[in-house]
Amino acid sequence: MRFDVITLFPEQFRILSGEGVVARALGSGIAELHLWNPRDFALGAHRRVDDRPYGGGPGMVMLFEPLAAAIAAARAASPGAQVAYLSPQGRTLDQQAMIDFASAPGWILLAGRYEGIDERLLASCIDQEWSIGDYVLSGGELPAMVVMDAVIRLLPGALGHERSACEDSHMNGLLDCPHFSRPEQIDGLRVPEVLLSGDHGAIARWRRQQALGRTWLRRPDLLAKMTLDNDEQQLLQDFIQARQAAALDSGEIEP
Ligand code: 4HQ
Repeated sequence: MRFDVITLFPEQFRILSGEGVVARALGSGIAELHLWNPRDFALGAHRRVDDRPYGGGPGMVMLFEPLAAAIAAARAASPGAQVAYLSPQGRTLDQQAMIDFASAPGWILLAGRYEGIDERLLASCIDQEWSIGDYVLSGGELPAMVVMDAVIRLLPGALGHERSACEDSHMNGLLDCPHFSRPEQIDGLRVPEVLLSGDHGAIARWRRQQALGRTWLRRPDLLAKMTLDNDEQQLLQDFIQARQAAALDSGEIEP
């Protein structure tokens, strides 16, 4: 998968080549990163990439021309790629969006600065607008890196162990189950007995039940979007019952 990023701060992306899953994917050719600086496409001795907003007000706006030229150059270098602008006005990203991103031939990610880009770019050069969440950052570089990280780890060969990408939180619409490693006991807190049993069927059922139960407790909005089969409904009922029994037992609620 080829990523082309348009940014005034290409140096920031060096962090991706340092260490970890993304760095290895870039190093092995599973993913490619090409950086384009709009300043290199700015005309005139001053190489202006921003100017004051019409109508007045604080901050600067990224100029149409240098960005349009940078996008055109990236499009020519990456046939079939989609152009995505990262901004709080975009649709909020989720795991399904990242899965969809992973099946495109390439992405041109526009990382904006200042108050954002000239609105006319959205009409003429940009295919999609995406947000990483409802908060305001100082630039689109981190959002572009968030997209790259989430997409690259889905690419075949990126994780080394192919099962784990599909077992992650959100891959099945649910939160992840709890994880434990050695030692068996820490400050009186024991690893759940079933995980020590060696019974792989029971372990898989327990994990499924924990994922369902935690999603029910913490993210009922996710559960509402799913249809549970009979088995899963039973697992969740048992989780809820066990929780109520434990609350009664501890005197937390009245009988
Ligand atoms: N910004 N999700 C403003 C974001 C953002 C977000 C990027 C700040 C674009 C112009 N991007 N610039 N949240 O806050 O994607």
